[in-house]
Amino acid sequence: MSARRVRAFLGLGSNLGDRLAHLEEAVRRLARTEGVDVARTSRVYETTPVGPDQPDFLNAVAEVFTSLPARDLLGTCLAIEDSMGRVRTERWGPRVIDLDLLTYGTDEIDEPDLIVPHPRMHQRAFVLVPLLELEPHPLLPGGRRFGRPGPSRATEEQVRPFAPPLDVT
Ligand code: X6L
Ligand code: MG
Ligand code: MG
Repeated sequence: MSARRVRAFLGLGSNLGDRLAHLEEAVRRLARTEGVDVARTSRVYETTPVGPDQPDFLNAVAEVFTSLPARDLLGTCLAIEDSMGRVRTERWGPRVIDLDLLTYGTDEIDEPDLIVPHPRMHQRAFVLVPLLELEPHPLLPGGRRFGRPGPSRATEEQVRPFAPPLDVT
């Protein structure tokens, strides 16, 4: 029996408490999940908040291979967020951990609570910069693929290398 194994990219973010420890813990929990293998992560970046003013984030992207359907992979992400004590107060507010499903193979999914590729990923340097480290031509919303203009000076100021890739073992 060879289950379909799909390559997916997950966006990780934290801007409360020990941010790096939260990213590390999230990767450990993903790696322990049945049907999810974490292959590698990007470097960790410190990033200026986009949207409401709040503390700086640490962001990274993880490459996973999974036998789970996209909906279950999303459910896994939300369960890990909950289990790590994420509290949802104001929309777009600070959070101990955020796990976003960015892409799931080449699937394009458009359901009310599951849109893949992530509809705003190509507009967010805190997602694109780490993602491009792992995949130079990622699938974007609308079935297009990114073709690389290097990060601008403005991007470099908002997305700053902070730590090496996370341990995936
Ligand atoms: C106007 C209104 C312009 C809202 C932008 C942008 C809202 C991004 C939410 C927006 C708007 C978001 C992170 C973040 C957030 C993160 C960094 C979001 C959700 N999450 N900033 N802001 N990293 N650097 O992970 O992405 S809130
Ligand atoms: Mg997010
Ligand atoms: Mg999220």
